[in-house]
This record gives sequence, structure tokens and C-alpha cells, in this order.
Amino acid sequence: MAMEIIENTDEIINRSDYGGSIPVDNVQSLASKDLKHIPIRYVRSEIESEEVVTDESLQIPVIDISKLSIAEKHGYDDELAKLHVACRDWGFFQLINHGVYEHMDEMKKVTKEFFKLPLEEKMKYAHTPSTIEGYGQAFVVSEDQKLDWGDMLYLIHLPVDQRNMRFWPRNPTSFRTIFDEYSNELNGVSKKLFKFMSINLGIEPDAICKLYENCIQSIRMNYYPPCLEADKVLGLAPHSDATGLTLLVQVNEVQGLQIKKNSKWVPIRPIPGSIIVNIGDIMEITSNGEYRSIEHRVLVDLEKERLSIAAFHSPGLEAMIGPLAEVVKEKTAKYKTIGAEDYTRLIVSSKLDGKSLIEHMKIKE
Ligand SMILES: O=C(O)CCC(=O)C(=O)O
Repeated sequence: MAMEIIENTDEIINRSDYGGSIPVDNVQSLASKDLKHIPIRYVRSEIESEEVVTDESLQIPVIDISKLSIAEKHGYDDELAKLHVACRDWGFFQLINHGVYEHMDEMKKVTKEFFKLPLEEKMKYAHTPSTIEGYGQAFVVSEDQKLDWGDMLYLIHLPVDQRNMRFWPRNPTSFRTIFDEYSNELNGVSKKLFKFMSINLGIEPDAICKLYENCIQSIRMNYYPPCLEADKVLGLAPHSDATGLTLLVQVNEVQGLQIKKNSKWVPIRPIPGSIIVNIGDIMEITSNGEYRSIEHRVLVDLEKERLSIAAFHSPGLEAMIGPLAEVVKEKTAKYKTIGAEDYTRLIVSSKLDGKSLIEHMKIKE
């Protein structure tokens, strides 16, 4: 698909102005200094007391999407059932045989190249006070809030008229084209998954797809520098994704993602080339709690940098966020219904804090 480039206009900034993040130090440059100790704002005392599961056998389900390509195919029913269990009991799974391998490799390459650029070059794409798009950090809403050990480049890819090209890097020169193609591929994967999830929820196969007709797709490229006190910091604070469905790719071999299961942290070991899929808060709400968004966090490494690319998919701004009537039927709706614009404002003005956002959406009994 040809990329439509709209250079920045004030009008676009206004439309994407749902709030910003307080500017803080660049972590990559902080990490490159000869520090004796990390600044106190990065120290998370709670890490020490939280239990991490060491049982290697406890891993998220693996879904082979190629088995779902034809309904009559051998293995289709079993894989569909496996997907339902993954969404319901885990909220996380790894997707294999997805066919996006070439685009993924190119995207990994330009992401690495971007973060390797000198700071002043990256700062050309720094986010402005009124938006979380661009290069920097997001979700900093107070001066005394603890900070994450990581920088990010966050871009809106869809809908096309919401793109803000001033934040799309021109360096590396192939970045824009590769980013556009990769994001379109992942959007296609998300649509396939929406169809299978609808079937599993017993609703029309296109019911969830319709909700995402004008899908907002945003991509966050995360860069976690090595940290001399890696056991005291978090690359990303515990959170569930406020969006609908996330397709995550680990860029290099350095692991760090952990999910919360039965109040303990479970380290994720990505299969090379797989896409890690997770249910976001909007999907939990849409399915009236049948599927669950899961808290996750990122640890960083003592010696090596870690990178990841997360693609978030949400319904368009005209949509209503609430349980689907076809899912609720004669049962009781467990979540409120609000406009997607109000929901977006809520996300951007909140710090990452476990499942606090979805708690706000629950109808108290
Ligand atoms: O870096 C990772 O593995 C996870 C990233 C993530 O959870 C996010 O960007 O929301």
C-alpha cells in the first residue's frame, strides 16, 4: 500500500492533543555517563519484595495462525479452542507462522539504527508538551513520580489523517517506508485475530472488526539502555495496555518482559520471530470480562541494551468503548460505556499504574 504522507499541520496537532507528558532526562544519555549510582527517581524499592516465578515450564500459549487459515483444515478447531483459552486464561500468547517475517526484520533493523543516532539527531523528533507522540518518555504526570529506565519513539500510524509526520524519522532514510509497510502488515494480523476472537465469543465473525473499522494503530519503539543497578529499576512500570490488542516484537535477544500471573511475575521467553500478542483493556471491556488484560512490566539488563516494538490497536475515535451488546445478551454489563475520545484523554493523563484504568471503567456492584 502506498504511504500517504501528510507533513505536519497545526490542525493535526490539535486533533491529536489529548494531553502530554512532563519532559524528563533522556535515559540513553544518562546511562552513557560515568554514574556511581542511578538517580533516586529511578529506584523502585518494590522490586525486591515481588516474587518472580523461576519454573521454566510456565510459559504463555503458542498459537500457530497458519492452522487457522482454512476452517476445514486439520487442526483448525483445536487451534481456535487454544486461542480462546489463551485470551481467557492468559491474556498473552505467542503467535507463530504469521508471515510477517521480512517486514519484521527490516523494522527491527531501522529501529536499532534510529536509537543508535546521536541524541541531537533523535531530538529532532522529540515530543512536544501537548502530545506523547515522538521521541522521549510518556506517562510522566507529576514531578515526583518514579521514572522508567527507557526511552521511546511513539508514532500514530492509522488512521492516515491522524499521522503527524513531523515525528516520523527521516533518518534512517528507509525508516518511513519500512515503518508504514510493517504497521500495515500487523494491522492485517490484528484483523485476522479479531475474526477468530469473535467466533470464539459466539458473535458474528466481523463484529469486533466492525468496531475497529477506523482503527487507531500506534506503534511504540522502546529502547532500554543497560543499567549499572539493573536490579533496582524498571524499563517499563507494571501496566495493562489501555488499548484493544497489542502485537509486540522483541528486537534483540535480550529478555526482560514479565507478566503477572496469580500475583507472581512470569518471565516471557519469546520464540525467535514470534509476535507476542496481548489482550488490552478495551478488549476486556468489549468481551464483558470474558477476555482479560494482563499486567506486565519490563526489567532491564546490566550490560546489554534491550529493544522492543509494540503495535497497539484501538477502535476509532467515533466509537463507543463498552461491552458489546451481542456479548452481554441477557447478562449484566460489567463495564461502563464511554466515548473513545474521553477514554483516550483518560489514558494520556494517567501514569502507568497496573490495571487502574480498567478499574475506573468497572461498574461497581
Ligand atoms: O518491551 C517490552 O517487551 C514490552 C513493551 C510494552 O509493554 C509496551 O510498550 O507497552
